[in-house]
Order: sequence, then C-alpha cells, then structure tokens
Amino acid sequence: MSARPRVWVTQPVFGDILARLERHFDVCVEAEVAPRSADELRAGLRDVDGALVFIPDRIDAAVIAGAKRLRAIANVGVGYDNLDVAALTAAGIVATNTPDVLTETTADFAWALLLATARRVTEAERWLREGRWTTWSFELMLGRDVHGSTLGILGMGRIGQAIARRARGFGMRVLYHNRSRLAPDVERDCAAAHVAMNELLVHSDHLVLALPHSAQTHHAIGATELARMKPGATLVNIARGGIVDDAALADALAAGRIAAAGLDVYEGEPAVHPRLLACRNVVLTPHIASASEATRRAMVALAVDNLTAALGAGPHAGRPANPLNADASLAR
Ligand code: 8YV
Repeated sequence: MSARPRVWVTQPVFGDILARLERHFDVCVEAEVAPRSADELRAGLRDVDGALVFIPDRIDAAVIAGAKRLRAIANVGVGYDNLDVAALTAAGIVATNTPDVLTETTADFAWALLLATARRVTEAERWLREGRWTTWSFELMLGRDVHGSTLGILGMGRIGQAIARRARGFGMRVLYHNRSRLAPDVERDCAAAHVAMNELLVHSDHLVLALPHSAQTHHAIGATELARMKPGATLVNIARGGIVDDAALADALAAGRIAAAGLDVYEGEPAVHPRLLACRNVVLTPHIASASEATRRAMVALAVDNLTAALGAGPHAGRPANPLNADASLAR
C-alpha cells in the first residue's frame, strides 16, 4: 500500500500541468468533464488527502462529512462561492483559490461583452447568417456608443480595477461602487470616482458587475435596481450568476427599461433562464471570461502549487500562496 498522500482532480485539464502533482502524490484525475453530484463529491473526497476542484463542484459540510483524511481543497478560480469556507475551516481543511492570474484576461472579456452588447455584434451576425441582409440600410442595427459615455463598475477589486483602466482609451467617465472606497492613489490610477449605489445606477450608460457572490450580494441587481438604471443603459455581468435576478432582468429587457445585457454567468448555470434565451438584445456566453489558453493554464498551475504546498510538499511546503482560511490547520 502506498504511503503517499492521495489527490483527486474533478476535471481532466492540462495533463502536463497536473503531472506535477504526481511527483508528490498518488493522483486520480476524472476522465470526463461532468457535473459532480453531492454523492459523487462525497465518494470522491472520502479517501483522499486533497482535491483540485472547479466552480461547479459545491464543497459543503455534508460533502466533507465523511472525508477523514481530507486536508486541502484547491479551487481553480478566484471566486469561491462553491466552497463553504466556514465548514472547511471547522474541519481543519485548508482552502485556496487562484487570484491575480486571471485578472487581465477577465477584464478583456468584460470589454468584449460590453462592446458586443452596446454595438449589437452578435445580433447583427445572427441576422446576417440568417440570410436577411438583402439591402444596405442606413438605420440598420443602431447601437449605443461606448466612447465618451459613463461606465459604472459595481465591485472594484482587482478585476473591476483592470476593467476601469481600460476605459481610458475610450475616453469614458468611470464611476464605481464598492464596499470600501479605494485608496486615493489606486482611484487615481483607475481614473474612477466612488459613488453611492443609487448614483451608480442612475448615471451609468454601461454598468459592469465585478463583485463576488455571497449572501450579501445575492440579487444585488433586481427589479428595483433595474428600474433605477438609466433608460437605454446596458448591463454586463462577468462576475457570478445570483448577483442578478435573471427573471427581473428578462422583464426589464422585454419592457425596454434597459437596452441590452451581456451575460457570461447565470443563476442556474449551465441552465439559462428561458426568457433570456428568447431575448434578442442579450449577448450570452458560457462562463468563459477567464478562458484564454494562457490564463486557464496559469490558473491550473497555481491551484496545483497551492494544493502541493497545503499538503506539505514542494518548495513552499505548508505555505500555500492563496489560502482562504489560514486558520484552518488550527482547527485540526
Ligand atoms: C473560471 C471564474 O471559469 O475564477 C473564477 O471565479 O469564474 C472563472 O475564472 C472558473 O473559476 C473555473 O473553475
């Protein structure tokens, strides 16, 4: 019987990077990408020391209840609302995430969605492919200007700031709302002004959501907030489903209260609200904001390093770079 710690990886990603785990651990990598039910997660975690998990894997108290050997969970992603960190801490299990490496790629994608949404890029392509372009028309696919407009950012962490910095090239005024105000030098660097939530809603021509999902931010954008937004504004969500009330958004779009939305994340993903699917003025992408090859590789590499260190191996043994619960080992 092997004395090496055992590690479970719930998706078969970048084999050359996962191979690094084999230097220290006995590794079991799932052969297929599939949603893992609570029962499957419980079974997978039961006899391992650590696991590399992804955002669809919901790791809560029930799932880890029988996992007596489990010491570390490395989440591949900066957002970690799929982890019950309190339950992991109470069980003495170290949790880690992958910040920083995806910031710029995710900010790029926020802009891709914003431009596509405001300028009706995917709607126009669909229309053309349907063979409906029979004559050039001056008033065809009139969109909304991005340059010179007011960009609102809700959630001004690393990704929000990277989105703001890009706005300079478009000559935009940038407003943001965040739990805490940025330090003056950071605010200057982003050329962004802190405003109250209501002002953000009322003044933004384009509102981008870049905040984490939690009980406090659940449905931060619902019917009330949508009704306060500038008529004809656009909404972009690259953060998490659940921050937006998707049914209320479908109502606001159908009623023309806001002009359009660009969404990468959804409340019940991979299911998408049927009324959003039916809306002409919504750009929909399947949670790919960080999906450049280089960034996805960097995320997995960081998660591998975090897991290795959290399990006491490698050059940073015992000191994972991105702990979410540095106090976890005390609970053991
Ligand atoms: C990834 C993300 O798609 O990092 C996040 O929080 O949502 C995305 O970058 C995801 O984490 C992959 O597991």
